Amino acid sequence: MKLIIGNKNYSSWSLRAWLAARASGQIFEEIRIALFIEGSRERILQHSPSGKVPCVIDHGLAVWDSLAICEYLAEKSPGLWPTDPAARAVARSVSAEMHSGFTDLRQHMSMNIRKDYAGKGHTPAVDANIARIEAIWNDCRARFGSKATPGGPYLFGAFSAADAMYAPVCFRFRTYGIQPAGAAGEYLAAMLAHPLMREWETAARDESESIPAEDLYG
Ligand SMILES: N[C@@H](CCC(=O)N[C@@H](CS)C(=O)NCC(=O)O)C(=O)O
Repeated sequence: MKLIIGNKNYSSWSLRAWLAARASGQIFEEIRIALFIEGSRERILQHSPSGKVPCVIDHGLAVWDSLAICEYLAEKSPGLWPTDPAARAVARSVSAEMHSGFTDLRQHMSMNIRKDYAGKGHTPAVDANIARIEAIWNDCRARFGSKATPGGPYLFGAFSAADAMYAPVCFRFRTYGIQPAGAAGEYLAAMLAHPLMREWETAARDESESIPAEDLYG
């Protein structure tokens, strides 16, 4: 299996698929394509019919779009979604909500692991996105996380595809200096300390490319 991703500093959708792939335990070859430079689009299109990353290629089968990749990986490694049906349904709901929403946060607080943009990017709509994310984290931890088997500090106890979907928000919250109180804050700290998040962060810091249009605040 191959996983095609973009720059680790910037590509939030790539991070989601990469975390799900690593958490699934599947062996895969990682192909990183630096985005928005000459030839990027052609290189991506050699693998991904949408012209976007992430994309998985499994024995010639292309699976693209982060949530579809999570579902594909979960069919091979069922532990990627919570085992309890109610928890699994809510995990899919919050993942779909992330996949289809939070456009103001994405626009004004794009993922940029190497930067410190504390205090930047706030608008009323961004703050509403942040409040909704904190509510989701608090709700998942209270209803499912603390009671789950197997347990753990993540949204549904053990690390799941839902955590992969919210992982870029965790890096964004750190970059933009957002510090949730209570269970949401504890969840954020656990995510930032996760070994796979740290591995991705180290690789992001080691990248040499920058994308000026994504360095929103200098
Ligand atoms: N809905 C897609 C979004 C994929 C996406 O927008 N990927 C960006 C990188 S984060 C991309 O490939 N950009 C390159 C381009 O548009 O040329 C998903 O969930 O995977």
